[in-house]
Formats: sequence, structure tokens, C-alpha cells
Amino acid sequence: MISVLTLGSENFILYNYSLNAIREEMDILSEQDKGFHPLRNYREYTQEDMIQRASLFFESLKGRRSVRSFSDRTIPMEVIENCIKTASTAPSGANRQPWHFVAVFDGEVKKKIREAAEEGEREFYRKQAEQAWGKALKHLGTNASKPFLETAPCLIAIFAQPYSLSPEGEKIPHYYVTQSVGIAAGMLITAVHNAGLVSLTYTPSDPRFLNELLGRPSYEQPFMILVTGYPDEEARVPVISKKSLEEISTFI
Ligand code: IYR
Repeated sequence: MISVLTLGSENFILYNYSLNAIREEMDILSEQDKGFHPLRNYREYTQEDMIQRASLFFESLKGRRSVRSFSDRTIPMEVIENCIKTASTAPSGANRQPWHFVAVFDGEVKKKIREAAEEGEREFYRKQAEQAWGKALKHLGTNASKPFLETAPCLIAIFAQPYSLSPEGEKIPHYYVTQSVGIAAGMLITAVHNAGLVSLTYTPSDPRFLNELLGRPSYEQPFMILVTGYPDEEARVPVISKKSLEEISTFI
């Protein structure tokens, strides 16, 4: 107060004004802007470049196919690490990141996964063969045999977390879990393709065995296994087509 009184009246008003402005600014900062920083790393392209980039990206992704025959050639672990890091950049409900990825390179563990998966598949194909679901799969040529689970160098098991647990054991709710993990899985598939590898989204018919085999808590839900590696030299893929833009979209 004393120091304020020693200021001339004009200066006092200015001083007071700037103090209030700073206080106000700090209030706004703490209420709205706390934990925000400017958008970084955004890069705008010219419309011409944008058009070309979108077209080239489509051309690249159009070439992706699900592959069921893998080479046993090894792949660098670093590539998988970066692909998982790419998936981890996915948006998620309330940014809770409700996923866990287990990258399996170990031959013994892959063998166990294959055995357990094939057991579930034998049951599935026995029950579904003549049902609608079984018939819908006929053109893919799938059956209960899953050799790729052992041949492929890497199986990335993706788990969805309906919630997580705090260190005190309290449940932390997760939101839009299926959407979030689906987006992350899509980005993982894209990253693997971009690295020059192929993948298969394999969904075991009865996937619960994965929790115990891979040491994941029982509340996590096995989402899919992304079988990853090089294609077998003789790999063949089914003749399929994708729906046209007109069929899948409406522009208003
Ligand atoms: N999980 C089984 C069945 C299967 C189901 C769907 I939907 C597919 O697109 C392909 C297969 C299997 O992998 O054989």
C-alpha cells in the first residue's frame, strides 16, 4: 500500500489497471486455458498439393490387402514399436486411451495362441458351416486351421479396456471404447501397410484365452490380433471388390 501511495496519481491508475488486467488474465488462464497450448505441427498445403496428397494416399491404401499366408522372415522390432506408437496417437473418448497392445514375437507363445485359437475355430466352423455366417465366409476360403499364427513373425494382440484401475484400485471409467480402439486398430493397420508389411485382422472365435496367455487382466477385452509380417511368396488373396464412392457416401 505504501509503495502504491508513493506513485503519482496517473501512475497509480496505470499500475492498478495493469494489476487488474494481469489478475483477469490469470483467472481466464486458470479457468479456460489451463493445460492448453498453441496448435503445434499443423501444416497447411496448397490446394493443389492437398489434392495430390489425398489421391496418392488413397492409391497407397487401395493396395492394402488382408493376407493369410505369411513368410517366416523376421521383422525389426523397432518397426512394430513405431507402428504401435502411431496407433497410440489415435483420438479416444475423453483421451482415456482405452487400449493395450501385446506384440508377440516369441515362437512358443505364438504356438500356444495357435493351439487355443484353432480349438475355438473348430467349434465355430462345426456350428456355423451351414448357417448364414459360415456361408458368408465361404468366398474367403477360411477354415479352422490358422498356421499364420505361428508362421508370421509378429502377432499384435489388441485389448480394449472398458475401464482402468488407479493405483488405489479405483475404477476409472472409459468412454466410447469400441470406437476408440477401432480407430487405433485402423491406424495400426495403416502404419503397418506404410512400413511395407502386410497384416491380417484376425478375430478368434473365442478369444478369452488371450488374457491368460498374454498376462492381461480379466477386465480387458481381446479386440483382435493383428497378424503382421511379410507375405508368403506364394500368397494368394480372394478376388473381392470395394463398394463405389456413390454406394457408400452421400454429399449434401
Ligand atoms: N474367426 C473365424 C471366422 C471368421 C469370421 C469373419 I466375420 C471373417 O471375416 C473371417 C473369418 C476365422 O478367422 O476363421
